Amino acid sequence: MGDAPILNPRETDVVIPILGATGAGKSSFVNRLLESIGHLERAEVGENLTSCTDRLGVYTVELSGGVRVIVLDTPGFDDGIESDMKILKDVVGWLRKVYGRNSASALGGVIYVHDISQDRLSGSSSRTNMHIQMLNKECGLSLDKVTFVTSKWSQGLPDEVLEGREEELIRMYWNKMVRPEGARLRRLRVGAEAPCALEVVKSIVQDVKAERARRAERAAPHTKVFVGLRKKVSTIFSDASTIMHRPSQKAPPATEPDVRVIITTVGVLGVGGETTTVDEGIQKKLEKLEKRLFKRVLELLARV
Ligand SMILES: Nc1nc2c(ncn2[C@@H]2O[C@H](COP(=O)(O)OP(=O)(O)OP(=O)(O)O)[C@@H](O)[C@H]2O)c(=O)[nH]1
Ligand SMILES: [Mg+2]
Repeated sequence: MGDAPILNPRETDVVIPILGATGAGKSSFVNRLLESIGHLERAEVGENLTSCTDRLGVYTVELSGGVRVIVLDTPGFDDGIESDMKILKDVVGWLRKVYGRNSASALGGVIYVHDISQDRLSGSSSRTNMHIQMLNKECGLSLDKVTFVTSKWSQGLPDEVLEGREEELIRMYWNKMVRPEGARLRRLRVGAEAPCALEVVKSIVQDVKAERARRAERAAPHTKVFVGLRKKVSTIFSDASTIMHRPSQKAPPATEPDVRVIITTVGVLGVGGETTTVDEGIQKKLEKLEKRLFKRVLELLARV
C-alpha cells in the first residue's frame, strides 16, 4: 500500500479500483477521467515494458449529486500470482484502513482494463476469475460490479480484427462473467460517439446508487419497528424511574439486574438519539430485552 493517501470516509463514497495487466492503459484511463472533469492532476503514464505505476494511486472526483468517486490506480499484473495477490491485498488493505467494516459497501465496482491491440494474451488474463474471486471473498465484490474495459482500439488495426479478439477473449476467459446480469463490457474508443472514461464511471455510480436505495428500502420496515420499540421502552423507562424514585414508595430500590436491563436496553436503543436501521438479529434481541424490562417493571409496580 506504501504511502497511499488515507481519506476521511463518507457514507456516499464510491470506490473504484482500476485493475489490469502492465501497460493495459489503467493510468491513461484515470487521466482521461480527470481530464474530462477539468482536474489538473495526472497519473504517471509509462512507455516502458515494465510496470510504470508502482504503488496505489488515489484520485478523488466529485460528481454531481454529492457523490465522491475514489479511483484507485494500481500497478499492473503480470509478474505472476504472488504479485497479483500483493496488488489486490493492497487494494483491500486500503479499503479496510479507510472504511473499516463498511469496505464492501464502499467498493462500488472494479474496472478491469484490457489492451485489445495485443495479439497474445498475457498470463494475468487467465487469472481474471481468480482476482475477482479474491475480491469477492475479501470485500463481497459481485460480478455485476465488474466492468471490463478494452483499450487501444485506435492502433491502426481494422475493427474486425479487434472485434474478433474481443470475442476470443470473452470465449476463453470472460465467458462466465460477461452476461446481462453479470460483468459489463465497454470499449474505450477514441472519438465523439465512443463512451469515455467518465461515462463508464458514471454508469457504475448509477448502479451503486440504485443498489444503495434498494438496500435502504429493505431496511425501512426494521427502522419502523425500531422507532416504535424505542418509544415504548422509553415510556417504560420513564415510568419505572418515576416509581423507583418516589420517596414514599414501599418498593425496594431497583436491583442491579433491573438497572442493567434498563441501561442495556436504553443504551442499545439510544433513547433520544438518531434513528438507525437494525438487522433482524438485533431486532429480536431488542424485543427480548423489552419483554424482560417490561416484566421487571410490572414486578416493581406490584410491590408498590
Ligand atoms: N493508442 C492508445 N494508447 C494507449 C491507450 N491507453 C494507454 N495507451 C498507451 O499505453 C501505454 C501504457 O499506458 P499506461 O496508462 O501507463 O498503462 P498502465 O496500465 O497504467 O501501465 P502500468 O502502470 O505500467 O501497469 C502508454 O504509452 C499510453 O500512452 C489507448 O486507449 N489507446
Ligand atoms: Mg499505470
